[in-house]
Amino acid sequence: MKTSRTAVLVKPDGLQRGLIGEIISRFERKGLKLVGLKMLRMDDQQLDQWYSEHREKAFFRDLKTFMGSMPIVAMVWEGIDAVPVVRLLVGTTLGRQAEGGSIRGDFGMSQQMNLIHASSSNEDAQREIEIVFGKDELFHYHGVTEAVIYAEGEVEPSEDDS
Ligand code: FUP
Repeated sequence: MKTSRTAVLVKPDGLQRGLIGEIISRFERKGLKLVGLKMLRMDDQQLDQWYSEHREKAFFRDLKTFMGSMPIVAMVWEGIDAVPVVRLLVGTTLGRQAEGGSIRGDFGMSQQMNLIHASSSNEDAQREIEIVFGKDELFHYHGVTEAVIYAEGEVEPSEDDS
């Protein structure tokens, strides 16, 4: 199977709660490969693009204000089925209802302050990655632990790996 990529943001509340390391660690331990990482403060235009599907929603303004209020940490993770795998580790939107063992389930109580964003489809992932990352900020490399994370032949080698 081919690997794919997904975008993750650790939101202002995740940064303030000191959860950057914990979150990165969970994805690393799962066996996902980190291929992009940066800290930034999202500007108005980036937030409009990022949350375009929520433009008409009542919570849109508050969400934008919150997300633009402080720096965030953006990441791109790669693996087989990266989008659904990361969504499982993140948990459902409302922290109070999120499954124990998930990031929101273990650390969150809120709907807006839900610590983390994860792409919900491959199309969204591609769109979101392009909002935050330039091509030269994303990496292709061979993960040496891949041989014990996947069975032989489970991952199609990528021409970009080196
Ligand atoms: P998710 O995909 O789990 O991040 O959640 P959604 O796409 O449904 O929502 C996007 C963001 O809007 C969530 F991170 C939280 C926020 N939100 C609110 O602030 N209020 C709401 O009523 C619903 C969502």
